[in-house]
Amino acid sequence: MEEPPSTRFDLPYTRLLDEEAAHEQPFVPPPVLEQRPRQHFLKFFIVLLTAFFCVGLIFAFSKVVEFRGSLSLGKPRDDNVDEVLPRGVAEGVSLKTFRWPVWEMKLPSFPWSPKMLSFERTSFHFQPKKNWMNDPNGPLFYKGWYHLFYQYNPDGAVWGNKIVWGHAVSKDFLKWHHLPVAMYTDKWYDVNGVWTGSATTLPNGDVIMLYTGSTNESVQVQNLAYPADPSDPLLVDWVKYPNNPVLFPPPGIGYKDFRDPTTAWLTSEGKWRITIGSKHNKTGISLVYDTVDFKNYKLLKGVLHEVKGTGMWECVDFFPVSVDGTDGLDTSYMAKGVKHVVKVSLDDDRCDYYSFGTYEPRTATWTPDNPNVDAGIGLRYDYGIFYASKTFYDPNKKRRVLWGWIKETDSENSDVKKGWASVQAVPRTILFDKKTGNNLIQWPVEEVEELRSNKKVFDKVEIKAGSVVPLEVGSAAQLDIKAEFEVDQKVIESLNKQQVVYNCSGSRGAADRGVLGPFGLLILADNDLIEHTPVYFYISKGPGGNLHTLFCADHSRSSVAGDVDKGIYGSTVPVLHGEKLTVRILVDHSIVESFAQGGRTCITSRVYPTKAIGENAKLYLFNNATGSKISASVEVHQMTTSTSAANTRTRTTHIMMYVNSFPILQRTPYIENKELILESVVIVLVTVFVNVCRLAFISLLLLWILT
Ligand code: DQQ
Repeated sequence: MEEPPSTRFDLPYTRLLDEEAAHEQPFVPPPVLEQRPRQHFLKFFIVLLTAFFCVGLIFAFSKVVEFRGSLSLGKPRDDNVDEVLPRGVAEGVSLKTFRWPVWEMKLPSFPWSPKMLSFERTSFHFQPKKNWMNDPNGPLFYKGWYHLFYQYNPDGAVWGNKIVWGHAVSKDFLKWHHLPVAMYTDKWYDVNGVWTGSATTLPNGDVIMLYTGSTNESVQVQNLAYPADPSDPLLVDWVKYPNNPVLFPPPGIGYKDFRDPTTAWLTSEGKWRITIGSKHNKTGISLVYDTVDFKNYKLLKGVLHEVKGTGMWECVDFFPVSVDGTDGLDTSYMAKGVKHVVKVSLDDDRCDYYSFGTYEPRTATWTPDNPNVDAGIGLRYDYGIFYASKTFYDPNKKRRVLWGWIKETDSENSDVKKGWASVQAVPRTILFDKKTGNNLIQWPVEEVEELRSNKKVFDKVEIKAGSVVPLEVGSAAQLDIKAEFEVDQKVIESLNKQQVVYNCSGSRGAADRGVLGPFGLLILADNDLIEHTPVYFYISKGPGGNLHTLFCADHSRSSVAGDVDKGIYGSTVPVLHGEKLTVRILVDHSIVESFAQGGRTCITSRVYPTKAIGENAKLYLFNNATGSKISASVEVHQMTTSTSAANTRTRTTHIMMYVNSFPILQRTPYIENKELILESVVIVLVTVFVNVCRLAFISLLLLWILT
């Protein structure tokens, strides 16, 4: 019989030794083989999700550490000097926190609710998304973009020793794009702070930046930086000159008294000239240097200017203004019909002063037109909260634009709670006042008017002596107001001479009644007028029979909270014969910027209402004079929110504010540790909760798919 053909060698594989035997066994399907891929898949996902969960936890802890870091900036430092010196002064710059007797008296802080704190954030003023900001730095116009750099603490809502340059750009001063930090504290010569500086645009269009660095030994030096890629209109990346610093404090100058270089201007010899603020004992001075390449400098003999008793000059600004033209001038512009302005920010009182004078290029000196109103003792840009300002020439619209820092005047504790501090004032166009010949006029840049909507006009409203008149405008939290007041000429003429002329800050504010004042507007007022910020005029006659018109802003009733500034601010405002009294007021939540007589006298108010917020913020006319009725014509526009401002109301800020509103945190005046612990716990719990939910959801989804 023929053997069946062997399959042994026909098979495409090597038969297992026991295959035949196996074939003889009844077939038992491998029990788990079919489900193995699913199991692996599940295991893999569980591992993945656990990893995801762990990363979430690490992230939460890192947030806690970061938050702790920001709080610790508010603690007294370890060494004795820092314990006695307030923030900023210890590092060699002016006081950076608002100080009010209540802090010293350790009064309990007001129970700020998230709603109140949230209201404070502005809608058309420049603010970073979060954290601390101070001086505007190096503003310039480059390839179609307005650039604003600013002093910024990336780690928290208080000034710190790691101040960097924040950076944002805009095409119209309204919509801002926040860019990465331009310069960090990454070199020995600026490791304690990349401080204030200015931009210079060279004739070929190149930009150079000079700034003050606080070195590893807290010496103030000047450094050079330039754009890494000049073809980038956004100027995102900056290079620090490898041989920095380019300037050390010269002999005789304190190593902490040498800061804030200006924009350079050209001399007739083709050199560049800059000035840097300093002091000799109590005399504020401005040193002058010449350079051809911004790397090597020659200190010139003498000073640009000095004024006794004014102390350290910060953020000096020096620029020409046309006495007969309507355009702003480039910083290097020199011709007949030009006056030069010296602006100084006084470290001692933290106010910005300016003065007109004549610049003598040969000697590099400047002489004031009127020594009685010299720099630091005469005129101020703003009689409210406005400091460390800086101008730049905008070739785009042929104007000189002024930026100024509006600091907080509440407690540091509140700033930490809301997660941010400080705002920049609306940029202002500045021009010489041809009518008075004595002052600048400052006016919000025209772009701001694009935000106007819903105009309401109130024509010739009569306000009787001692009365208030509501203006129905809906919510009065975001407004552009223009008002004109007419006063009975006969009453003005019949005013008696007074030995002591009314003075805003020395008065009882809007409650101080005279024959012809105060009268004006009540801003951010609630329905019961418990909270309101009067912005007003007050006319009186001095001993010589001359009329004095005062323009004031009274913060004393701006908030029921005790832990905020309640000052009364203002000064005289020039009113020429035949002129009506006029005021423009920009209201933007906690900022009220007021411009009297076309911008001759300005007052920026920083106010913190608790009742007059949102829909409860109202607008009134008032006349608290005893001697006359007043007629007022008012035009009120609602202001829409600029896009960038809307974007900055972040979810994180809101969460942090809710966290901070726990009653336990409100009971003690300074609750740093409790706050820290509670917030740490809440952050971790929230993160754990979110991750557990995610895990559960994904697991359920997977189970559903696989079964
Ligand atoms: N702010 C900077 C200094 C400047 C001071 C430090 C003015 O360069 O003198 O943040 O506020």
